[in-house]
Amino acid sequence: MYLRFHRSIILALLFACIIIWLGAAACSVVINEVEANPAGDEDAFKTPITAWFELYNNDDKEVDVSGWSINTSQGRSMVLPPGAVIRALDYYVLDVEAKWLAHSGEVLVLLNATGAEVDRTAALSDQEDNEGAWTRDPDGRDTNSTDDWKFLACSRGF
Ligand SMILES: [Ca+2]
Ligand SMILES: [Ca+2]
Ligand SMILES: [Ca+2]
Repeated sequence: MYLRFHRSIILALLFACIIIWLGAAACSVVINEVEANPAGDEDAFKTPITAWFELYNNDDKEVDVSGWSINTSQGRSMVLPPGAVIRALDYYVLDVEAKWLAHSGEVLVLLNATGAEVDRTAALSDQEDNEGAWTRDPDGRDTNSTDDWKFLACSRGF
């Protein structure tokens, strides 16, 4: 009797561990593409140039990223707005002011709503002033290596 009870406790703990592990593994949103230097002169008068970055959800279910934040290597920070939800295997683009992202050596860090780091980019430099942007290739690739990143024709939102 006691042995059977003991065994069921162990099974319950094992089950709980698997659930926790699955929960942790589900945290799979990455910073997928960064356009720090859009075509055009950011300092020119009356040119509405915006920089942007794209998130990608590697998971097979949607992730609520409202209240998550993005920090830059220059100490800038923004909080993702209420209602920001990324569907499974989908993209989410955020526009920022021209020059909000550094053209040289920019590192973006994604934090979840509790402030824990979820992802960070390689150090990205873009002096090209064109439609090229740094992207994970293929989308969502994250081996914590600079090799995850390629400078390609921008694919905003896809
Ligand atoms: Ca560019
Ligand atoms: Ca530019
Ligand atoms: Ca893209």
